[in-house]
Amino acid sequence: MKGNWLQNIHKTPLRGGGGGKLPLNEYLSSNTSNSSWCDNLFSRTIVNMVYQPIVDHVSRRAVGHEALIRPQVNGVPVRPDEWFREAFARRRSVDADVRVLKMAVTDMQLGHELSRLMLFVNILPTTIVDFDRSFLHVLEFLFRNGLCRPEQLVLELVEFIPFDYHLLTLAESLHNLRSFGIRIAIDDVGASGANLNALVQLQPDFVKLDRTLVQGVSKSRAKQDLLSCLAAYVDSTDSIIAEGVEDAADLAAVQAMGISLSQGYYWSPPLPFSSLPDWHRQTEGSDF
Ligand SMILES: [Ca+2]
Repeated sequence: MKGNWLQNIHKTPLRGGGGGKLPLNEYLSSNTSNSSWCDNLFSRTIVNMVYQPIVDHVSRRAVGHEALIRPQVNGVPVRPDEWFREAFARRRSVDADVRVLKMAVTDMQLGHELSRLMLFVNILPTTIVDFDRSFLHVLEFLFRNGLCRPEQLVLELVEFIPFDYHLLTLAESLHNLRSFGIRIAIDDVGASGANLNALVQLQPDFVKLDRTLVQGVSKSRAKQDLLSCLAAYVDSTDSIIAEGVEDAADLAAVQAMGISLSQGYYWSPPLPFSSLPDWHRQTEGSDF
C-alpha cells in the first residue's frame, strides 16, 4: 500500500519548457475571492516535473538530480517562482511544496535504479518552520512506507520569497530533519547577501553557487576571486555545487578552484523523468 496520493498526482506529458510569461494577473482578475482563486490555481494547474543531473567532475557521473517544476495554468506555462509566490501569498505554499516533494518521490521511488542517487528538492524555509508540522508528517509517511530513504533526500532552501523568519528557529527545525538523515543545501548562494548569513548559521551539507556567479567565471577575475573565497570558506569543496555551468571554459575554471560538483546545460538541460535513463546511458555508459 503506497497511499492513494500516488494515484492522485496529476501527471501529463511535458509540454513546453520552463519560464514563460505569467498569466496570473489575468487569471486573478477572473476570480473573485482569494480562496476560490487558490483552489482554482491548484485544481487547474498542471505541474510537470523535470530533473537536472548534478555531476561529479572527476568521475563525470551524476551524483544526484535536482527536481524542478514546470507549472501550467490553463495550459499556459507559469514561472515556477511566481507560482510559489502566489501560493505563498494565499497560505498554500506548504501544500505546493508537499505536492512537489510527492511528485519527485513518486518518480524516484525506491526500487528504481535512479533512487540510489541523491534527490534534491527545493523547499521554502517557511515550510520547514511551519507550525502545524505538516511537511514533517509527510516525510515521516514517506519513510515509514518505504517510499524513499532519508539519505536520498537533499532539501534545497530557496529564498525567493522575502519572509522574516528567525534563522535560529529554522536551525532547530532543520536539526529535527537532519536527525532522520536528510541533508540540507542552501540554494542560490551569492544571489543576495541574505543567504550568506544562512550559510554561517545553518552549516548546510551542500552550498549551491548561484548561476550569476558561475556563468562567465572563466573570463571574470572578480568572479574567480569571489568563488575562491566561498570555496575556501566551505570546509570541504565536495560540498559546493556550481550551478549554471554552460561551457567547458567555465567548468575548467570552477574545477581549478577545487569545486568538484556542478550542474548546468554543459552537462544536461532539465529532462523529463522518462528521458533520464537515456542520458545516463549515453553520458556514463550506465546499464539502465
Ligand atoms: Ca534549486
